[in-house]
Amino acid sequence: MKKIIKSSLAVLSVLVAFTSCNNSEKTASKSGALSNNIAEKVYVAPGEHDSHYAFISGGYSGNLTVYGLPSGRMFKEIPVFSQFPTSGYGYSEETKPMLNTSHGFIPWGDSHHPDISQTNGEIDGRFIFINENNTPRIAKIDLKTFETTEIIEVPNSAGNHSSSFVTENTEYVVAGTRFSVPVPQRDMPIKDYKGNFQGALSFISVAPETGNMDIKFQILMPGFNYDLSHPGRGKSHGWFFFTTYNTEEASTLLEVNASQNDKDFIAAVNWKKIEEYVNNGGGTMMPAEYAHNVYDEHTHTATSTMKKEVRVVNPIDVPGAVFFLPTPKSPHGCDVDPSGEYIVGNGKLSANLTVHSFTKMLDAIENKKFDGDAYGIPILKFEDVLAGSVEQPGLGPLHTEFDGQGNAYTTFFISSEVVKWKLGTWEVLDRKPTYYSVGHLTIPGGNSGKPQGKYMFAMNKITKDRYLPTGPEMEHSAQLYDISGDKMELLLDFPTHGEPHYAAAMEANLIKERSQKIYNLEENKHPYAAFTDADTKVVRKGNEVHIYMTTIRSHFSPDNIEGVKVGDKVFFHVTNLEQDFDVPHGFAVLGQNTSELLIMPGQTKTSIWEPTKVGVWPFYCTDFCSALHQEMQGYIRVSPA
Ligand code: CUK
Ligand code: CUA
Repeated sequence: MKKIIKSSLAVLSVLVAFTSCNNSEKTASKSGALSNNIAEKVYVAPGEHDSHYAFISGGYSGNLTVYGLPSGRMFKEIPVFSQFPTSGYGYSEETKPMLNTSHGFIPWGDSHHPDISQTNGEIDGRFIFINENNTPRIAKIDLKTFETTEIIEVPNSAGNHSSSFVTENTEYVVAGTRFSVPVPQRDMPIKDYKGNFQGALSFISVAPETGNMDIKFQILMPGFNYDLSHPGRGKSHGWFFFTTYNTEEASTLLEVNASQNDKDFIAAVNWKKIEEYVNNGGGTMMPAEYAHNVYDEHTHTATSTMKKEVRVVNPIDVPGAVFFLPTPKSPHGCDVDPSGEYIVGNGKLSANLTVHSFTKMLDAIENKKFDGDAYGIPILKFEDVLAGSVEQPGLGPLHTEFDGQGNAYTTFFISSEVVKWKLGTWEVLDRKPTYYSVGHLTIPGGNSGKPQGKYMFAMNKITKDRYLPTGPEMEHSAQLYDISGDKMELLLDFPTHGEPHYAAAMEANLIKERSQKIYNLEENKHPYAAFTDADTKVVRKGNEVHIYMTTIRSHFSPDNIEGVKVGDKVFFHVTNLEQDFDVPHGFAVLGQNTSELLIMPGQTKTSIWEPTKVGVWPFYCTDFCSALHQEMQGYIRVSPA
């Protein structure tokens, strides 16, 4: 058995090498996508708007980037888990608390999967959630302001990969652990992993109006790796599905260890049942430290609270709530079709694609047709839950999305292609190469009950020769396809920033309507705001100097500051008095070792400067704001201590 696995892996690696160089030769001179009207299909004339937003994960940049489709133009990088000097996010006093964790202040993150909030199974464009993989956290971005407004840490989790996917009314944003770990964390031999480590699946409730997040409960599962997840919808609303690998519970994942089992599992979780159990007082409160950081839109300031306990649920205490569906060969992606009937498991090392049937799953559960259990969790029989399989579709399946027309689109990392196939008949309808080695793909709304299936884009791990060379490091590459016809048509390559694991996309109108233009100055409740030049002042408290500043085209007030000494801690609280759309001012002082600020109209932002040298030091506006931008300057005098 082990031998067979080893040799099939060898075949796969040969194929990787083969497809990669084969593709690069083929495409060095031509695009592979040639019809005369392609340029028109992606051309957005100057001054016109794209029809869709795409929110693409920034991977190890820790951020989220905003693109337009079909043009592939990048509009914005939204700082989420990483400090961002461009706007002072994570540097300004107001935003630093956003990056607090139980491990201290962490200035970066690794973001993977954005998901847009939904109402009745349709994406509603209110919020977007994204996970941080390394120090487990979930962030919420308000699509009114395109700002990160909340981050919650996920305790008992490690490698927050199976996240952040929302249920069909955004009741929950769900986070599953990739690594199982000792729960609670403690000093123990790593070799004693099996039977001792556990995997936490976290259900984070989202308040209907405010969107405020709170960890409602965590399910403590057997010590597998929980890779990806997907909510049920429609008929399967109330369930959540998680792929697992390493069901061998090996502490080292050298291939032979992790691939011993012919089948791993998809864990099916009836969260409604567990919610009811918890609402009736079920589960236990367990000590756990985790940060909850909330940004207030009126004070423009974040506060960080350290939580002390979390509710945990042992799945065997809730009979009928959790089941295992055997799924071949280390399934990675786990995707549910728009009707909620089909659960697609993409076995990374499998020669076919396994599709489970929700209806058959319910039947098997009702008839108690189990094939043993794992730690008390019933295992269903593979044949009893199988809806069908797509045979020989490609190599290395990772992720699947749907167009709402009964078709599914799956990415194949090793054979570097997207394959379109039909739900129900399981026949392959079309395949198109990607350049190269595709990970996720996104169809606008493709993660909801109502996909907006005109476009699909593939996010590729390897870029090679697609763009002008930029040294050994190239940005990753996305490729846009028109999927409105029978055959997919490659329209456009565009570079992405960081590693674009996954993206969420939708038609632009809903977001455009809600997008806020300015912060109303009257609603600014920042404690250090100054609303007129008369409010500006310099206030000393011990060695702290608080400067209440205003900025408006084209001056700072005050602009000559004296009375500061070496060793002081100087707080510049800068309020931008502008009430015109898109007129920020910047602020920076020579030798400043924190960051510049970028203050949007109506906002107050604070930066700290601890001068180390006597002198008269200039400050200025860093954002070109008017013909008199170069006049926006001032001096601060630093005297001996
Ligand atoms: S992914 Cu995170 S390793 Cu397939 Cu969602 Cu890229
Ligand atoms: Cu204000 Cu430049």
